[in-house]
Amino acid sequence: MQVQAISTQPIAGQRPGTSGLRAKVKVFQQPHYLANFVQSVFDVIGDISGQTLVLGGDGRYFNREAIQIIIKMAAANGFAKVLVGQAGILSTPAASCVIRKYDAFGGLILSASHNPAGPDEDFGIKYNISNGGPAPEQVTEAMFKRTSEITAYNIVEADDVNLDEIGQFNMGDMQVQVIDAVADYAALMQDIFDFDAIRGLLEQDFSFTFDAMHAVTGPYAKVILEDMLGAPKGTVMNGEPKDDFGGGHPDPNLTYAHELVDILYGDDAPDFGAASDGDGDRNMILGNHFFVTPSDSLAVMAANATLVPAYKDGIAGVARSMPTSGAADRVAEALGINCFETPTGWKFFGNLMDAGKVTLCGEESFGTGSDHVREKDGLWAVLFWLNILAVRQESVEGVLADHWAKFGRNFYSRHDYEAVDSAAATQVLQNVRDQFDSLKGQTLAGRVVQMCDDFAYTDPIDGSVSTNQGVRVLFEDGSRIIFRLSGTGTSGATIRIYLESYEADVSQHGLDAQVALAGMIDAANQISKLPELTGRDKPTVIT
Ligand code: VG1
Ligand code: CO
Repeated sequence: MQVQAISTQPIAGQRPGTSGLRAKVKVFQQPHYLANFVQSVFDVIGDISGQTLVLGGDGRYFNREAIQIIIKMAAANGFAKVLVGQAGILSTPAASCVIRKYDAFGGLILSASHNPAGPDEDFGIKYNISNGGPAPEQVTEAMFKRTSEITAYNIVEADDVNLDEIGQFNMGDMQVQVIDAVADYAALMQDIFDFDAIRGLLEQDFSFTFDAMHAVTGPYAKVILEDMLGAPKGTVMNGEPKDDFGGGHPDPNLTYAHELVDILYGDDAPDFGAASDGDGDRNMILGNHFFVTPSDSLAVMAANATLVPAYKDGIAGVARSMPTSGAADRVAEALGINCFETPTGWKFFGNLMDAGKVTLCGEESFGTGSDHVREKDGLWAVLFWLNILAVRQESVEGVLADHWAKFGRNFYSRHDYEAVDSAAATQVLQNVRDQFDSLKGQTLAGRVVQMCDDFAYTDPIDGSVSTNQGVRVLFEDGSRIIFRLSGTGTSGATIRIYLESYEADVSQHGLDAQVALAGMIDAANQISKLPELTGRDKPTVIT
C-alpha cells in the first residue's frame, strides 16, 4: 500500500485548550488542518509502531470524514491496529473504557463536547493516553510545538472503511476493527452498580426522564436504562443522535437543557431527571422541582459511595477542580480520606487516580467520575444516583436535605459571560489582579478578604507545575470568588465567575443560591468592573 508524504506548512493556533483542540468546522475543513494536527500528535506520543489506537467521536458534523482521514494516517504512521466505534461513534467515557480494556497505546476522540455542531459550528479533537485519560499538559504542549514545525504528514492511499458494519478489515499492514460502540461500556457499568436494585427501583412507583439532547449518549442510555434496566421505552428523550445535535446546545445545565428542566419543574414532574452532553462525559441531576449542583453531587456520591457495589469497601479519596465548591472536602474530612484541589480540566485527575490516591473526582461544570475510567462520565453519574436512590428509598431533595443537615451547605453558583470581547475579558481579570494587595483585609459583602492569588498547582505525583489557573479572592470565612477565562470556546472569550459561601445553619439551607450569594455577586462585579468593561448587565448562563 502506497504511503504518501504530503508536504504541508504549520498552521497557527493549533494549541489544545482545556479539553483538546477546538475550532469551527470550517476551520477543520481547511486543507491540511486536521492532518497537520494528527501528524503532530503521532510525532510526539512515542513509538507507535505495532501499537493499537482507539478512535471515535460524538457523531457531530465532520465526524465521519475526520475518522476516514485519521485511519489512513494511522496506517501510514505504523499503527498495527485501529479500534473504531461503529458509525464512528464513541462517547468520551466509552473511549476511555475501550483504551483501558484493550491495552491500547492511546485514542483520538473527535468532539467539541457541549459546543453546538453542524457545518457552521464547532469540531474538536483530543488525544487520550494509555491510562484512558486526557493527555497531560506536557504532552499537549509538545503537540502544539510540533504543529509549528511540521513540514509533511503521512497518509496511505486507500478506499474509505465501511464504519457501519462490525467487523475487521485490513488497510495495508494495519488492521481496522469496527467495534460495538456501547457493549464494552455497558458491561463496565454492570460491573460497578447494583443493577438488580436499580431495576427494583424502576419497577416501583418511580418516574424518570433522561435527556440525551440528540447527542452521543442516546444509544448508550437506551441500551443501559431501557434495555438492561427495564426503564419504560421513552424514558430516554431526544435519544436519536444527530450530526447537528438537533440544532441545540447539548450542555446539560439549567439554561441549555431547558426542555428537561421544564418537565422536572412542571406539573406531575417525575421523581428524577438527568441529562448528558455532546460527548457523554457530563451530567445534570434533577429531582422533582429540585436541582443538584454538580459540586453537591460529588459530595453526596462521596458520602454514599459504600452503597454502590464497586465502592462498598470505601473510597481512597476525592479530588475536585479548584472552582468546584468545597462540599466534597467536608465529606472527605469526615471520612478521613484524601482530598485534592486541582486546576480545571480532567487531565489533572489522571495521576492521582493512577497512583491510587483518589477514587472519585468532580468538577463544578457538570462533570463527575471515578477511577473506573480516566474521564468524567455522564451515564455513570446517573447510575450512581439511581443506585443511591434505590438503596436509600428517598427523594433527591430528601437526600440533599439530609446531606446539608450533616455537613452544612456550600451555596454555589457559576456565572458565565459568553462571547465577550477578548481584550475586555482579559482586563476584567487584570482589574482583580491589580487589587490583590489592596483587597486583603477589606470587607466585601460582609466578609473579610483573607488572600488573593492566581491559582497554581504542583502535581503531587510528577511534580509538574501549572500556573495561571484562575484568579482567586478568598475570604476568612471560607467563601470564595473566582474568575477564569474558558479554554474551550471558539469565538471571543467566555468569562466564568465562580461564587461560593458556606452556611452551617440548617434554617438557611432552603434559600435560593442566587439570593444567598447576592452580596458576593455584587462584590464580584464591583471589583472586576465587568459590567462597565463588557457592557453586559447579566450573565449568559447561570448555574
Ligand atoms: C470547561 C469546564 C471544565 C471542563 C471542560 C471540558 O472548560 O469548565 O471544567 O473540564 O470544559 O469539559 P473551560 O476551560 O471552558 O472552563 V467537556 O464536557 O467540554 O470535555
Ligand atoms: Co463533554
